Amino acid sequence: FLPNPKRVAIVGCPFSGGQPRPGVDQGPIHLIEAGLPRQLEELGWEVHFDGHHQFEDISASIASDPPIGKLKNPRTVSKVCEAVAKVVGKHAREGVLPLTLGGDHSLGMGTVSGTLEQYPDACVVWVDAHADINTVETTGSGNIHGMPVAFLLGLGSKIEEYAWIKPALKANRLVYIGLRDVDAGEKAILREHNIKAFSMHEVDKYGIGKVVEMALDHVNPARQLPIHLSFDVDSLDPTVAPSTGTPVRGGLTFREGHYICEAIYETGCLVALDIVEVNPSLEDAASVKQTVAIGCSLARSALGETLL
Ligand code: EXY
Ligand code: MN
Ligand code: MN
Ligand code: MN
Repeated sequence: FLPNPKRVAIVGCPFSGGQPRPGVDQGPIHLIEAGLPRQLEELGWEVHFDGHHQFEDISASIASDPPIGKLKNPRTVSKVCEAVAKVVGKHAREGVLPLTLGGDHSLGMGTVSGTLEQYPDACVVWVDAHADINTVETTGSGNIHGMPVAFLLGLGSKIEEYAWIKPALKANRLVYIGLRDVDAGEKAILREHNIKAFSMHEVDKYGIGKVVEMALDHVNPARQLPIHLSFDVDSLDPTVAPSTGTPVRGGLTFREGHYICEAIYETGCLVALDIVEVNPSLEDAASVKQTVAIGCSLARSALGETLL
């Protein structure tokens, strides 16, 4: 499925409306300024980047966007994700691999929707400390970055503003790696829908090599289906990627995170990649630099950088 010639389109999404901490909208700007486009060119990719996505006036939109039930900034998040779905879908259709740079993980409902439009049988590998599967009913925070997977699966009661999402993702085409902070309501959903998840407990028990193999055996047994990799940097341990909005200790090591990306590239099935939740306004300058550098190196690993 990898495009030949190797063409990647960077979709920079300076958006933070799915969660309360300012600064995550600056993530994509830092990743680009750190030289990601040139780094990918050096790996042999033709890189398309025509500036960060310009959403309609987000602050104006948020100012007139009262909660729907518990959901915060619901109309703004929906509009932004619908626009992202269109852009990602268009790149995929044209045979260019979309690399979305967040921004918060609510964007995942846009990116995965865009991928599924072009590749209806794609599977999703969601690498995260969190399951991001709260529904309108189960969310405690109302922060939509904790909910995109529920929208993609069509779980929970429907809201009109999100009617554009065709819940095309099947529970058996989704797998998680890295979980360690999952709400009680989310655990019930994972059980009820038999969703495969490899938490940090399984990473410790089996090692990352076996975990990625088992994860792919579950969603992509013959390694013939397209893969969308949605990588939340908070899956990494906070000592490795400190500048992120919802850090949870006990996460993936530097190598475990990169191994996941390398192994998915090796399948040849990668069709879309998200790197999200880099927040350059959190922690000190050295932490920001480290987190941004890791965002870039994860993207390089997923696009074929090898150690030898
Ligand atoms: N489960 C919590 C919530 O729903 O608010 C925390 C979610 C954090 C989500 C981050 C992006 O991965
Ligand atoms: Mn373009
Ligand atoms: Mn997430
Ligand atoms: Mn997370």
